[in-house]
Amino acid sequence: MTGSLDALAGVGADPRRGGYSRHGFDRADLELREWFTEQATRRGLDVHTDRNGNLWAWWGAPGPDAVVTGSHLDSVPGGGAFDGPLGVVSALEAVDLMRANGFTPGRPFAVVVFAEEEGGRFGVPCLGSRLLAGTIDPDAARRLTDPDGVTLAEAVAAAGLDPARLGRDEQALGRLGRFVELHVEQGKGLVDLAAPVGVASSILAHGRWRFRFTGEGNHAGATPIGDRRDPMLPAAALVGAARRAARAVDGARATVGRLVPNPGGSNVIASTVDVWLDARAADTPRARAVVDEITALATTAAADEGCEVTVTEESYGDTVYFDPALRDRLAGALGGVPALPTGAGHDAGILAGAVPTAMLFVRNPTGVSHAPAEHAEPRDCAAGVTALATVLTDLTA
Ligand code: HGY
Ligand code: MN
Ligand code: MN
Ligand code: MN
Repeated sequence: MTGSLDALAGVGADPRRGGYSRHGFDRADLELREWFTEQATRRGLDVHTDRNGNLWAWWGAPGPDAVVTGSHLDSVPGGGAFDGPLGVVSALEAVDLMRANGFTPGRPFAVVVFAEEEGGRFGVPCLGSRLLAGTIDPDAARRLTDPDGVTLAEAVAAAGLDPARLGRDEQALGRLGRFVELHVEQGKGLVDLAAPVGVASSILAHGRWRFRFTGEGNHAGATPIGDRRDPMLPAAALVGAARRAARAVDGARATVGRLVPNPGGSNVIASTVDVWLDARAADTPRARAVVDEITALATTAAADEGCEVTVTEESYGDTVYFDPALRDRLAGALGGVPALPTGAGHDAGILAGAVPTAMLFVRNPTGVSHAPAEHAEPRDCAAGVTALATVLTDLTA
């Protein structure tokens, strides 16, 4: 079992984790997909890429009412080694363990790798699963652009897919009976519960908004303060407003992780500043209240500085409650592991709208994620593989 955990270290510790590496359809991502294809083929799984760039590795013939497990291999800039890869490697390990126990699934079974889960390249999280489920407009998706101005249509064409076929995949959805995703926990719930493995109960409502502040580009030295229309001022005000607005709503989170001045010279007053807001809360009314509060303040701050502001909602998803029957079936099969909520989004959260879906979490002793400190102990990773094999055996017997 440690073989693939070492492989996880290789996959997850991909040195190109800064910048835009390990994102949908880019070179590093394609190399990781080749790694998965080789690992799955070595196990006798039949691998194919669906119209949206998601990878499917079938154990036996594809068919209706399939049990599917998997996760993603892409990452955030500077992400940890476990977010995504742990679910993919554990799925491959679970196949090995089921086989070692002499088990062969009694129904169609597949391991899936979803494309662009982090939305790190094209700005929409869970892009591959949203396209599959038909919860994003395919024309809007084709027009998404990466920081270099490459459109999704161009990127998928370069990866050998037909951009015109992006969108809801009736065949793949028709085959999907149940989906189970194993993921490293992003938080310390299992640490507090002193449990190596748990099942997910819900995911916070979550959206991503892009604010563009437009002022007047000018010289840092030659422009008197009173003559400026500096978009950096309302951008800075937004960052503070995000913290205050989230603090005022129980359980809400608001984050500015990315702020891009244009042109970005240290002796240049910016012409525009783009600010991305990530906001989450227990339900949509609270999430919207946080974003409305921030938007109102940003609009006032822009007017005070003689700047314009535009706001674009790049993605939004309501609170996800996982299928209680499937959740409880997994917990029962595992002898009663705890159920816990998560503030992190997942492909399972997208599929939960289409088929009975569940998640297994593996303890993360630091609780930290989307950073190099993200961690899971080998013994907890092994417990996760055993748990995944157990529930998959139960579901496919
Ligand atoms: O942002 C998230 O919650 C997930 O990691 N995509
Ligand atoms: Mn993530
Ligand atoms: Mn993830
Ligand atoms: Mn000069």
